[in-house]
Amino acid sequence: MTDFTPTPADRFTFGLWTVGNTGRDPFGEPTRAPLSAPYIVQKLAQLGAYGVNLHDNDLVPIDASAAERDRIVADFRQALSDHGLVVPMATTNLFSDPAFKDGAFTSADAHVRAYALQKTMRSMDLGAELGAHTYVFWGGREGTEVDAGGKLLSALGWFRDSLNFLAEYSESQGYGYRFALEPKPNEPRADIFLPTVGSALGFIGTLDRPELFGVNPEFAHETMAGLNFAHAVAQALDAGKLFHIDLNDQKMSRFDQDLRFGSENLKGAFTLVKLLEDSGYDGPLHFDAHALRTEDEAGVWAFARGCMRTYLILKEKARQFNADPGIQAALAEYHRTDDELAALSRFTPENAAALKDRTFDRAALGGRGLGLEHLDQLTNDLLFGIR
Ligand code: GLT
Ligand code: MN
Ligand code: MN
Repeated sequence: MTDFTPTPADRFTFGLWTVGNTGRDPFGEPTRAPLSAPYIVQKLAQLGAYGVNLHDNDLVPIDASAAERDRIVADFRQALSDHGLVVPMATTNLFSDPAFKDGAFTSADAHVRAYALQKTMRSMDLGAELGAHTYVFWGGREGTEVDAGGKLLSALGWFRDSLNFLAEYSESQGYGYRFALEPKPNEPRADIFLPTVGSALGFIGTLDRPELFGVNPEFAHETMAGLNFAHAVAQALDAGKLFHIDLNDQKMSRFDQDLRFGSENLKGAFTLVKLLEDSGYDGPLHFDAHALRTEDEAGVWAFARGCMRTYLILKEKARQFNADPGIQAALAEYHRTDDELAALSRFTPENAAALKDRTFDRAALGGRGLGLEHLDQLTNDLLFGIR
């Protein structure tokens, strides 16, 4: 029995922007003081995290001189090596600066698009210097309010050209990045391009180097769209495209809440953890969430501990689920198999003919109870801790 205390072997990561969130929202000023990057590294290491991820400007202010940049990066690298944390993922802030108010790679202004490429290349240099192998593209401002602007088709073309350029840049520098597109349906734009995991997967197939691109699905983002996150993750896994994952929680169809993992939809969180663990996903488990605005610094670390603890408890629940004889019996009942029909369902002209001639008892198929009420209650009992 474990006490659910994480270790680096659990591969938990946080963004500098997550535990560093100061509680600012569109209606209110910060409620917490900023924390320095080296201090965040120290605290996360003490809590048992594996790594820390960042946007370029989480670490280096956008207007820093070259000398300031080098000093800040050196201090950060020192903290990483002092505390044994790694940087598995890096990304670019292409949403805060007013230059990106109408998008970065999909701005209708060629100057903005070119600046976005420049900023991203520099940020990729920084990520590579810190050892990152995954590079995330969250297109926060890549969208519209006014579709009369007429850029729907061109925007996708500009986006594609930019991603193709940046993949070539990575390869030419020998960075070996794998790129992960992070979909979101809206906020901060009224509509964001590539709004769901399915959209991103479809788009990847149109890129020059699709093998370098996958997705970074976020629990909150699919849930905002009214979708089932585990279904989206399953599709990404099925496509071999789950390059990274953003774990958090969210009440359906509301603004992006980035709640502590498992705090709102426990069963959805369980389904997700079981899916990730059963699938053998071995990438980082990144919490893209932040403490509530009501919290002080102690609340921030309680939040971070809670994210990891909930994941580990649900991982143990998934193990119990797979080992529980009653649950396994219910599953066996539900998954009716038939070797003869399985063989017949592999296409040959003979099998097709035989299948067409076969008689099925349609009424019996429709009348068969599947036992899902029973299975679901067993699952609840397991999660309640009484099995
Ligand atoms: C921003 C956003 C997240 C993205 C981050 C990566 S930044 O906080 O809300 O979902 O993952 O750019
Ligand atoms: Mn979010
Ligand atoms: Mn995210």
